[in-house]
Amino acid sequence: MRVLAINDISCVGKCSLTVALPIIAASGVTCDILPTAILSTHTGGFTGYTFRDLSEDIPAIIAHWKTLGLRYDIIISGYLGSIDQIEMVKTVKHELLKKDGLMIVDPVMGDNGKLYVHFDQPFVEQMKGLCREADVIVPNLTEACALTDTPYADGCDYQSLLKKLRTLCPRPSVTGCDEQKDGKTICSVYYTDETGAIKTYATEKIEGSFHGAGDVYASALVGALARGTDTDTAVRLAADFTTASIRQTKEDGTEARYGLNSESCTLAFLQALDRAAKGAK
Ligand code: PXL
Repeated sequence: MRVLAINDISCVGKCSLTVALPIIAASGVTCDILPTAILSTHTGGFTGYTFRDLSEDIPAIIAHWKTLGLRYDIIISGYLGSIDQIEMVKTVKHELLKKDGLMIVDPVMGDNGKLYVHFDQPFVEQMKGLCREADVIVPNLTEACALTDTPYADGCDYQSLLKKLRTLCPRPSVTGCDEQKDGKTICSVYYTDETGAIKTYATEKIEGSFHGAGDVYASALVGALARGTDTDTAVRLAADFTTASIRQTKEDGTEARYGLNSESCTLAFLQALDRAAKGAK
């Protein structure tokens, strides 16, 4: 099983590739990386960061990989620095994803009702096009609203949100919905191919906003799907791991902009994944 993670390297702040590579690789599959940019920190909550766009290198990297005959079972894309890079991801998909491979898009664009710096409406429009090429998309609520032209304030009518997202991609999974169910907070709302129904998964609500939570969730979801679990199991494992990581970060009292302290929660995630993956065989 060979996975390709396309994302930036934010050297400090625990998001993008510094989260995706360790989590996906620890899940027990090969994880190659295609860096889109190198930043001294991510852009959420820091000022004065460096940002080197790597777009120029990407065509030559792909050309080299083609000479090696590389093909991927799963490609996951995350933070993309420009509209050009959206087009490049489409090319990577067409040239390097196996015929029956899985394209997963994390349409990283914003959080808490706002687009991140460097993103605007033309980028959102192009991102809709990339989502149309995906089998699975994992937007947070802000990104789901942007992709469906839904005002953020109305966002948590997740039934209609998911229906709209499904016009872009067959298996959307939205994180960060805030609705209550059985005393817990719904953190994931998703469609699964297995039943075609809208499903929800709820965990304990932890107050606060934690940078990098979407990256931990997406990476764990990819790890679980790569190990052959079904969508329900992958969502449950990814959501539980993310929630445990958020709880740990809150307990540690580290600044939210430095990302989730998921390291000490990884073993429990991997053990649960191993049990689930063995059951899936
Ligand atoms: O976690 C999402 C993300 C990834 N990469 C960069 C970011 C952000 C969010 O702010 O700035 C560079």
